[in-house]
Amino acid sequence: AWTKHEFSGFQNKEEFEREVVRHVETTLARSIYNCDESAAYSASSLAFRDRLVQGWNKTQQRQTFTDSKRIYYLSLEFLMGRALDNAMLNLGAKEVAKEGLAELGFRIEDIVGQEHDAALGNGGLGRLAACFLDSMATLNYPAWGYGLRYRYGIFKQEIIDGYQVEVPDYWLDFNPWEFPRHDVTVDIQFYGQVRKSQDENGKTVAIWEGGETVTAVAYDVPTPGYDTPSTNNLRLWSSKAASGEFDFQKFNSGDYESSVADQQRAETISAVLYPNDNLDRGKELRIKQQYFWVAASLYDIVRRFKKSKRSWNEFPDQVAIQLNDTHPTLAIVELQRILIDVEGLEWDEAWNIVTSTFGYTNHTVLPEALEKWPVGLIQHLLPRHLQIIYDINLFFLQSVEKRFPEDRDILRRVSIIEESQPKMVRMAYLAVVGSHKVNGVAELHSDLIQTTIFKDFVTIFGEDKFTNVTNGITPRRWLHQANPRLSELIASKTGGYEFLKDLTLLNKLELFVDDKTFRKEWAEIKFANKVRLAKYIKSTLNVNVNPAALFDVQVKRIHEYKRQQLNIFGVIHRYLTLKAMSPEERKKQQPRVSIFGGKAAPGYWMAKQIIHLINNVGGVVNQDPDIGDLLKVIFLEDYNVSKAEMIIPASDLSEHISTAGTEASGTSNMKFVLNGGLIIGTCDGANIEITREIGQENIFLFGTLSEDVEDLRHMHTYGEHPIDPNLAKVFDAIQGGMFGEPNDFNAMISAVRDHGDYYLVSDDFQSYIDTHKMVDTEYQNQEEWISKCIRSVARMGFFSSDRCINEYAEGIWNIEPLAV
Ligand code: DL6
Repeated sequence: AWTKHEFSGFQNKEEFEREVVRHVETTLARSIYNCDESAAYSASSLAFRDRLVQGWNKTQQRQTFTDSKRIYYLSLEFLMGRALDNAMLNLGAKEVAKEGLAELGFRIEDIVGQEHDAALGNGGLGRLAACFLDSMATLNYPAWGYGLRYRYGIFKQEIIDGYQVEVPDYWLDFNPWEFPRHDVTVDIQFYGQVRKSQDENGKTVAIWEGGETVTAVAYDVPTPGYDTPSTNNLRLWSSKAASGEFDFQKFNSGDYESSVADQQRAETISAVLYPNDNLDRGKELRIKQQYFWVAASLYDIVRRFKKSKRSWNEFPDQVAIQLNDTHPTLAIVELQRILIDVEGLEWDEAWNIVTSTFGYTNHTVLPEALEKWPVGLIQHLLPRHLQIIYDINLFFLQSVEKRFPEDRDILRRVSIIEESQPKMVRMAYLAVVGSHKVNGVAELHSDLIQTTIFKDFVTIFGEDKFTNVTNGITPRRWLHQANPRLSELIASKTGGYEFLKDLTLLNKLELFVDDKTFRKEWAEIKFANKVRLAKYIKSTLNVNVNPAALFDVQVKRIHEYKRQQLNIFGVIHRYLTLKAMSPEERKKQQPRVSIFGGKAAPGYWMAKQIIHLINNVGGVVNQDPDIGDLLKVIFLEDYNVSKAEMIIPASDLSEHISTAGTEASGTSNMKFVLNGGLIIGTCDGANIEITREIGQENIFLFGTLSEDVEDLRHMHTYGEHPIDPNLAKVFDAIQGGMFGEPNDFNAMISAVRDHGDYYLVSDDFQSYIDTHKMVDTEYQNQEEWISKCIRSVARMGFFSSDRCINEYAEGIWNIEPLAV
């Protein structure tokens, strides 16, 4: 049995200090008198890691001993952020660590701040996977994450002369949170050819041979739950040359360079995270990464299952595998290959096992993000897999043909192979056909996938196969860790920190909405968070922002569909309006700070131009003596998880303004509201459910509805498309050179004015600026504003990732938590 102490870190500060000193002196081989902040971070992390390992070992033993069904979450991205703060809080030992570090002469914030973010993801999809790991451990589900151990995570963004410049993120110099498992390796085959042969029973079998082999090495990252001994495992694979050595013959003959070539080529597979968010570039290395990772993971999963000596038809009772988007779809094919080629099962039996095992989560309907791979590329790289894909498709199409003989076009529409030039494998279709459940990530999105990209599949498989699990966020990181004072205030009114495990308890806050003292404390916390951000802005950008101004924040990946261009055009409109006012009139206006942050994919030129425009506007507005504190425009460099933890608690208003029907869910919208900020947003993604939960009087909605988007686009293409007059003035200002070289922004303007305005920037412009006017007016009544914030937080219980994970566990994975 567990004692609380066994998983709660340290009994007292002395015990923690002893451990830190021990690690400084032994593991780091330094004198305690020569211990700087970096060493104190390393030693503190190692001290906590030792504690995590104890819980982790026991969790793994318990899972093996009880032989319970496990969920394996396959995600090409895990955007974990920092681990030390999270470990301290989840183990309930942050106070002890704070006091211990103080005695050693350090401030805990400085030590936590030493850690390099683990940034193995692009944005929402990767961060969702990280929240899910936290929830699965907290809820005691037997769960493993599987991903890739990229040597370079998402690039670091520098802004030079207003432009984004990418700098590599080499993050593995010292990473105390991972355990290399040099004994856990899998050899992964690529290329080669397939021949037919007969086994001893005369059955025809396929033999895949030749080609090259790359070795996958496991690195394990313990992921602790909150207030529980459960510590699950995230296994990340790293690639190395199969021999592990360079070619000695070449080396000895003086060919130094090519002697290491094989090794380098193998290591390239896990070298770098592709920096595209909602954009598929179809590079060969990317599909190599995908197969390398799913093949290693499946080998591991099958090896573990086989130890139980159960029969194959019990596989889906023991194993659930969730595909986080289509990136791991080859796992479907790989499991079928293992079952028929290696284990000798018949096709139908194997296919039954496969489809009962997998679930697929779709995260986008954007056509440019839907993965397709050329048939020729897969043929070359994975010849046996292509045969299996063709067979899956054949059997699927035969069944469709039988059921829908009248529909002559349906086979073309649903075929996994697109009959284009070149032929392509449609990964989303393969994922749908090979899974027993398909889910979207917010209600609107789940409806949309059923009526658009997967419409025919709903007809074929029936509605029950398609479901919705609205995304969520972990309140441990996104409230308790990011906003400790607010978390403490909430705890004081809701009966302690239980709300961190049952977020619906936030509803108790409704009782305090009219409590003046409570509201005052609430406002003080928000203000303190804004002061902290203002200091950060001053120290990094040397711009003074007034913390009493309304902080209006849009931080997320830069993408035309997310419409940062709408925001910056709105800011320019505000600037022009202020400039046209008399000084007396200006005095009556609500001061604002417009804050942007986010990375553009390195090859996404338009997104980079948007960043450039934002910076140029800031350069003009922030210097304008007529404007002063009334408007400041800030672009925060290198937005990442740890910066989000500082920025989100400081926002009064955040922007979630995607063209309706394009943002599958969004999760930062949930984080902002949970931290006591209001949002301005379109009727898109999870904004709709947030509105339903918190009440439409507490959110600023505007813009076109998703059902009207297609008609408008059609009109833009075939009918009249006059530009909104206020937006036209903004364009005139840009083209008149007010914000630097006008030609730089021609393409951005043309996209709206001359090329069909696909993202409906002009259509939504007037309602956007009108809604901002309402925001200004409402913000003036601070008492009412704060009441809205408190009410909203009180109603956010639904958006915990714990709720999501319970829905997946019950509706898709059919697994139970393990008693601890
Ligand atoms: O589901 C997580 C997250 C959603 O909140 C975002 O709305 C959505 O854009 C994002 N989707 C992707 C898809 N990328 N790919 N491939 O990142 O998922």
